[in-house]
Formats: sequence, C-alpha cells, structure tokens
Amino acid sequence: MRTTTKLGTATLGSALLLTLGAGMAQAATAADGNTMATLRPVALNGVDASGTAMVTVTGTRIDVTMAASGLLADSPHAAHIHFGADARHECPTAKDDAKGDGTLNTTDGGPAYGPIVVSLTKTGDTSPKSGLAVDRFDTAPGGKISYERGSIKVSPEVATAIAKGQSVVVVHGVDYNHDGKYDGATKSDLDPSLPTEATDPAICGVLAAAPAGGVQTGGGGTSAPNGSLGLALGGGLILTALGTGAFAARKATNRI
Ligand SMILES: [Cu+2]
Repeated sequence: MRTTTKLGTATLGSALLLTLGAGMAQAATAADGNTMATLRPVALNGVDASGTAMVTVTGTRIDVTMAASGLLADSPHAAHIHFGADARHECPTAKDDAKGDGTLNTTDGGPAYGPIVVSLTKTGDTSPKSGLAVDRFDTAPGGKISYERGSIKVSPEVATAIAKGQSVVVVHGVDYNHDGKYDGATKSDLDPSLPTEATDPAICGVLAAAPAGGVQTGGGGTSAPNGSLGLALGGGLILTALGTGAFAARKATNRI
C-alpha cells in the first residue's frame, strides 16, 4: 500500500517536471519573428488609402511600425492587431457583408480577422480595452499615419499567433460621403455614440511571417507601393528556400 503511494507520487512528480520543461522550452523559442503587412483598402468601403505595417515579436514583447496614407485627414483612426483562433486570419471580402448593406463594418469583419488583441494607441494602455480610445489614436495629419511604438506586452498566445502569421492589422475610419468628417445617420456597431464612419475598417493587411532579412526584399521599406507586394513575397519565398540551413543554425543559437 505504502509502496504504491510512493510510486504514484514519484510518477506524478516526473510528469509534472516534464510538462514544465516542455512549457518553458516552448516559451523561449516559439514566439520570435518578424512580420509584415501590406495594408490595402477594405472591400466595399471605397477607401483610397494604403500602407505597410511591421511587427517584431520577441518573446511576449512586440515592436510595431506602421505607415499609411490616403486616410481621412485630421480624424482619429482606431488601429488594432486582430486575431481569433477560429477566425480566417484574412482581411474581409465582399462576401463578408452579412447585413447586406453594401459596406463592411467591424462586425462583418469579425469572421475574417477576429477580435482586437492589441490597440495601436500612441500612449497609455494597448489592450483590447483601448480599442475605441479615440483620443489616443493617430489622427492622420494630411491623411498620413506614421506610427512607431515599442515594447508592447502581449500574451504568449497572441505573440505566437502574430509570429505564425495569423494576425491582421486593421486601421478604421471611413468617410463614405467625402465631407471631411465622421458623420451620418448609421451608428457604429461597436459604440452607438459614434457614427459607423468612425469605426468601419478602412485598410487591412495580414501580418505575414517573414524570414530574417526578408522584409527588405521588396526594396520599398515602409513606403512600398501596393504593386511591390508580389515582389516582396516572391523574394521572401526564395529566401525561405535558400535559407533553410541558416534558419536551422539560428534555431540552434536560440537554445543557448
Ligand atoms: Cu480593429
């Protein structure tokens, strides 16, 4: 009886140690990487804007740079990283117009990109709670956003999702009637005190995982026009094929 109990305890202890060990190894290596998104107009919403975003993941810390132009000038543009485990990890298409009114609001976009996981505020909190903190987002002087923020803490799950290329950057704020401000009778699906123009998605891009050094391949940096995406992705794929040995070496280094 006593022997059985001892054996049971020892077995449980070993299993626990193994589980802990595996978890720690995963936390140290799983969530590092560079990602890049080309931001394009969201389907149906008639925005003539574009941009790029880059996110570097280091453990559970992310560093973000984003540039965009063509947005409604001098108006707050909520911007987020979105991710949902059961989302498609994509930008929405015209088929996502569930309400059938000819535009895509944030609810329509949900199945494609999931809920907010990081609020790209300029100051203060960056959690989903700040998703509509309109006084802390970039106001796009001249229609342009030039955003840079480092050391944003995220959960291990979010860090891993971003590094794996499953997250999506969305910049919100659409001036449907081109009158230079957010207005109109339709209220936001997120906050009925705001017009839907203030929160509808304007530009969007999937943060694709890039091999180290692959981000520069397009040659355009943060001002890369839309047309260079194919080149950037193509170059990245070639780099991936060529870089398998280098990647293995880098992985080995990471264990030290
Ligand atoms: Cu968003």
